[in-house]
Amino acid sequence: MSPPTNTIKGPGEARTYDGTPLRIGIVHARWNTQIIDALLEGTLSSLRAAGVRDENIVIQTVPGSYELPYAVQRMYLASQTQHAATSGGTLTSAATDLLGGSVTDLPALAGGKNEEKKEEGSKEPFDAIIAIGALIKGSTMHFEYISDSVSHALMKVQMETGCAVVFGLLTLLTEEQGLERAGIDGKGHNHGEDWGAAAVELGVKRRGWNDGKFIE
Ligand code: DLZ
Repeated sequence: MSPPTNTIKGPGEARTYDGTPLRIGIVHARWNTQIIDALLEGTLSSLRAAGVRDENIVIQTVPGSYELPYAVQRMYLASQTQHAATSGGTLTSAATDLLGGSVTDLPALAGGKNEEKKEEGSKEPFDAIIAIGALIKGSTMHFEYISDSVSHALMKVQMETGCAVVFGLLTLLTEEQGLERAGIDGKGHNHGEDWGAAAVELGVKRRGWNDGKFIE
């Protein structure tokens, strides 16, 4: 469902950017699965709508939202390691597949028969990483501490790594708010769609900024 257009609140007129060349990471918490699954679906559908290829989307999960900042930081470093390993010039693509952990063609590597090869994804550092979690307020101070520390840490990790980090953390006072923000049961709007679009926009702009260009 699209965001409401009859209020002054919201992201404004939708903008479209070409996500075809981008490599995007997603890390999501497993707490509050119903909400998370819907948000992930919304995120993926907007990434695909912008042209991001499935093989260039890497999805990782962590137990809860508290683990998101650490995972974002480590995922970005892992993508840099993959890039360094594949751009060094001395490694064959078969060997780099091993380093990248995405081997789909082991028989061929071992000199066996050619088997159908899965489309190989990019090994560039991520253009953006989307961190998705849903914190629901309970009866202790847990919610406040995690919301605060995770928000600050996600900002910190993007400023320190230079990788765009999309804030997909819902800080919910009630379960009902979560259903609305994940677009479940026809309620509200799936915020995952906005997060996918934000990742593509930031990824495209980041590439421009890296080349000294200002893309609007
Ligand atoms: C422990 C906990 C609680 C009570 N609530 C949530 C929640 O609503 N959403 C969420 O993503 N995670 C929750 N967690 C788990 C913590 O984020 C974390 O995974 C654990 O404290 C282990 O570090």
